[in-house]
Amino acid sequence: MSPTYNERDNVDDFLQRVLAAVPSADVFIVDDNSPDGTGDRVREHGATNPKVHLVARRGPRGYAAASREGLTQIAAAGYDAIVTIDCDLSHDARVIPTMLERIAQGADVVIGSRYVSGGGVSNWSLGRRLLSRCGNWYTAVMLGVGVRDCTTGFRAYRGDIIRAGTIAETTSNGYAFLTEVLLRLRQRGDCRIVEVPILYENRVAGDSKMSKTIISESMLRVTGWGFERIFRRR
Ligand SMILES: Nc1nc2c(ncn2[C@@H]2O[C@H](COP(=O)(O)OP(=O)(O)OP(=O)(O)O)[C@@H](O)[C@H]2O)c(=O)[nH]1
Ligand SMILES: [Mg+2]
Repeated sequence: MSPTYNERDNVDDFLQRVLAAVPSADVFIVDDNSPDGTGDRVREHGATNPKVHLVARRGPRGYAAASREGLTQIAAAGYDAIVTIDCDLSHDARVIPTMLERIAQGADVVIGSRYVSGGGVSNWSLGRRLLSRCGNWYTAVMLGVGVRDCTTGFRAYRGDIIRAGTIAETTSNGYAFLTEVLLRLRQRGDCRIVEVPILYENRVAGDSKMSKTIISESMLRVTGWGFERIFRRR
């Protein structure tokens, strides 16, 4: 599953790469009525390839809202595992089979991680590297979820974990959603989360939707959840 907003210049290559990596998979694009026509392009693919599906959202757009709705709706169809992956070609689809293998071996969530041995980022400015590193360090200290990369959107989830409802109950708007999911799953206490290394490539086409508002929400929420955790322990 990939949430999309204005990814028309990436979606053809994206679908080709994902279908080459996992030919038996169904691919769902959860599009927020992108003005650049991403949804129309996906519909065109779907007309000739029954593996390609469009979930067309209306209503307020957002990475979190699209992910929540997409994951909930797709899991309800009964899939054993669902992979979330960005459409901007930053995530290497060739890692998907390894992720699915780890789910088959018993993991509930597999994180495509930049910050475990063998993982990394390419073409990122120093500022962006620092932001991601510091954000993950702060999240680790405040929340103690035991995951090195809490903010990566490249993940595999066991279908049952989504059907259990924890993800549908999250309330974040932006990428804070990714951290909130891990926090809520950890609070369940019985969730096996593992990390596999990925090499993150900076997007070439299209624009980033990362914004100051999204970064602030993330930091504020992590701080809030961290204090909740500290006071609850006392
Ligand atoms: N449906 C939906 N998808 C979104 C929205 N915002 C971002 N996305 C998608 O979420 C994925 C990640 O968004 P990006 O803008 O690449 O964010 P990022 O990867 O943190 O930022 P960069 O590293 O700069 O690319 C991409 O597939 C986007 O198209 C949104 O509001 N709605
Ligand atoms: Mg991106």
